[in-house]
Amino acid sequence: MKFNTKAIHGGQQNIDPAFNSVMPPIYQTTTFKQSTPHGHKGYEYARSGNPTRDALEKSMASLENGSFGIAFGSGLAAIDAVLKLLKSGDEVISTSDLYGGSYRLFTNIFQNFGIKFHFVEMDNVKEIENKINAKTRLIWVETPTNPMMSIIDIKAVSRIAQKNNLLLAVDNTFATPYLQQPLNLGADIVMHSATKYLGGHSDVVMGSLVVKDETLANKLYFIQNASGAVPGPQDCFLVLRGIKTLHVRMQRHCENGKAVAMALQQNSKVANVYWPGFDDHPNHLIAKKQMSDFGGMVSFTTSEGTLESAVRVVERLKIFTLAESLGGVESLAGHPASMTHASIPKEDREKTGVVDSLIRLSVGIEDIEDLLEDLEQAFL
Ligand code: P1T
Repeated sequence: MKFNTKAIHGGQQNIDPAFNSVMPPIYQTTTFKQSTPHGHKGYEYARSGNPTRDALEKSMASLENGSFGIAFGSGLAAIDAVLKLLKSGDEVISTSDLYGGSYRLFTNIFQNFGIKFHFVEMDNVKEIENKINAKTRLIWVETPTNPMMSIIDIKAVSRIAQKNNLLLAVDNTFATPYLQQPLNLGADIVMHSATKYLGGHSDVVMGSLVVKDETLANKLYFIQNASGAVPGPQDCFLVLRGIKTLHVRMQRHCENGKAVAMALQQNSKVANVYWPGFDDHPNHLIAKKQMSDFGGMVSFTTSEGTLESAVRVVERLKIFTLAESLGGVESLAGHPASMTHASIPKEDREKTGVVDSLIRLSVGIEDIEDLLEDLEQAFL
């Protein structure tokens, strides 16, 4: 099955044996009747499993070309589950530019449990090898990175992970499986904030993991049930519905993202534009190799280079909504330094490029003329 067909039908065979409904029923129940202890039809208690969640997990696994999908109540809950594979004393190597909430989870929660994190610029994969020691267990890659749009060579990192017997997890939130499939490039775990492009309509918070290996899947299912950060059936239904149009939405996100990036590059009030589709983007060749297009996320700095100039622009936007999050049908603008990445110390975030004059756009699927006009007027 090819990707667009998978988005609609992947893992959706026989989802409603009772009535053959085309979409899975929303099983709004916490528990399932048993005829004798453990005499049930596959489901006992809704934290452990629910047919609507199952349908979504199978769809996610199919999209990422994996074997097992594991859904969580948020993207961060999915990351939390991956880290719970580790124990005190273990070490993790992570991309230095990454979602502020992931950084906060690593440094403010898991560091307190004795796990050590090294943040490195992975565009140079040698930097990873320098940090590997006997305690290293996991490499955490976000690509494209949030918000600087660096691209990490997943295949090259996976060679290092395999050589050193480390787990490789890739946060595929920005690219989506439509543009990039990390498991095919050697990753062990692919993670999503399904809140973003998978859901696609800014109406649900959810996370997911997909893996190929059954032993690893069983460990993650155990954590999903034992820690209990599961999504509800209504939310699973919404994400499944979102996934069915992922491919058509992503096409338009990519087209509009490109047009916005090009227009910003021509704008004299803009200093730098970060979008991996530019020939002179430092990781453009890797992006071309591992992604089928460049996505709908674009970041830029104002030429004035001040906090005030960035705030002025985001406040003046009319169609782009100033808001956290990304990946929905509507265009959003964010100010990473004070919003999504505020939990990263100023000195650390500025090292990765998250300066006060940086603005991040999640380019939606509206008419491009309206989006370009909106950006133009915001700079006047
Ligand atoms: O918000 P949640 O569903 O828990 O997902 C966390 C997360 C994980 N990984 C990446 C790359 C993300 O961008 C996010 C969430 N990001 C935002 C809310 C944001 O505006 O960047």
